Amino acid sequence: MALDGANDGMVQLLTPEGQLVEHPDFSYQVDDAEAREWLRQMVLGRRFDIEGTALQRQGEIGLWPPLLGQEASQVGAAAAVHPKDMVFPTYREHAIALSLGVEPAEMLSLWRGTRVGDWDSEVRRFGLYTMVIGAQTLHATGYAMGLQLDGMVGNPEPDRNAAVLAFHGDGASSQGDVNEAYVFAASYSAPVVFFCQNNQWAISEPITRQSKIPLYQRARGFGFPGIRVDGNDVFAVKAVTEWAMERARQGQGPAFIEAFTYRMGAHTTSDDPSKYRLAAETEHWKLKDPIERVIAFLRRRNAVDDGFFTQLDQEADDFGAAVRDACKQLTEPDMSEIFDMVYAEQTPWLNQQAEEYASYAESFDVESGSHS
Ligand SMILES: Cc1ncc(C[n+]2csc(CCOP(=O)(O)OP(=O)(O)O)c2C)c(N)n1
Ligand SMILES: [Mg+2]
Repeated sequence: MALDGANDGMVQLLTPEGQLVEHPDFSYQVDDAEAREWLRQMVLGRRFDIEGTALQRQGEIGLWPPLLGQEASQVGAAAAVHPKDMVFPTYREHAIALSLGVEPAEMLSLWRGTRVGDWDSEVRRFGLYTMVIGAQTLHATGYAMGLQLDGMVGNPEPDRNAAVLAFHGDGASSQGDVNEAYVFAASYSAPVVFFCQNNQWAISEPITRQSKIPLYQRARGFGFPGIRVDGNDVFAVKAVTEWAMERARQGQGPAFIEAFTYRMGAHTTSDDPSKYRLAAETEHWKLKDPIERVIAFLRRRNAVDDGFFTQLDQEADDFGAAVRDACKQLTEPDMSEIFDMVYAEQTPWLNQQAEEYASYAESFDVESGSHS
């Protein structure tokens, strides 16, 4: 498939009205059961996100970065991840986390401050969240080079191969780390797919200030294909990500996906987007809602009935209640534990710090809370 930076079209397979459209390079082989499952994952992802924002407002967690509007980018991308692949997220990929089996409590503990990242990345195939913008793209590229060294790329048996899916934002594309990752990935033909969720904003900076050309066109300058996909179209995101991951697994090197989407909510719960963007813009994007178009598609095909939606609403309500319960059950950690989690093996230097901390803690009168 001859796709590169010269390809100007945005790949879309499902219109906002829920109609399938033809594309010369990509297609969605309609499978109603699969479409229903992706709809379910998007609905649960959105519900998780709404609960996260509410939990922050109630003081149960310290911060939450909403994914509202980006459900199709995330669920579509997750659907293209195979068991041996590895995903490196930023800090907003909650729907992918759920799709890959991360438990809500494991995710919420980070934002409640009771743990620093609680899921097993090797088991989930999903790295820990990275708050340092773009740093994970270097980790991802290094991991991809490791897959090459381990002989897990380009084997004739597809099951032996693996690739890496590295997420970053539009704003992160201005970061040095990210550009260095692109260079390394290209130079070593590393099996890594850079998945940029262009949600149009980097906190209050619009994409128009970050880049003078469409982001996907930059990839060509680094020496690998770039492609723009409708990030609110779960079918197109799945098809494009599948293509990019498969060519990486086969040893054809990196690719860049620009998922064109929109951050419907605030950057985080500490942000107020009404200070820097017009309501009309958000209203415009509401018409491109990723969930509504799949509902329209399934309804049009008579592939769902009212019972399906009643059941899905109930599942989302039950899930929401479970998320709230799980969060409230996360208890304060024992501070002494933090010294056990720095390295795989303890060092004399850490032991010394742990002892100093223990004697400092003992100097408090725990009953009255006063210092002796
Ligand atoms: C190295 C670094 N610089 C700055 C920040 C502060 N910061 C946090 S999020 C953000 C914007 C990121 O925007 P984008 O990459 O578009 O991702 P989005 O939040 O839109 O998903 C910035 C500048 C940071 N966390 N790390
Ligand atoms: Mg952004």
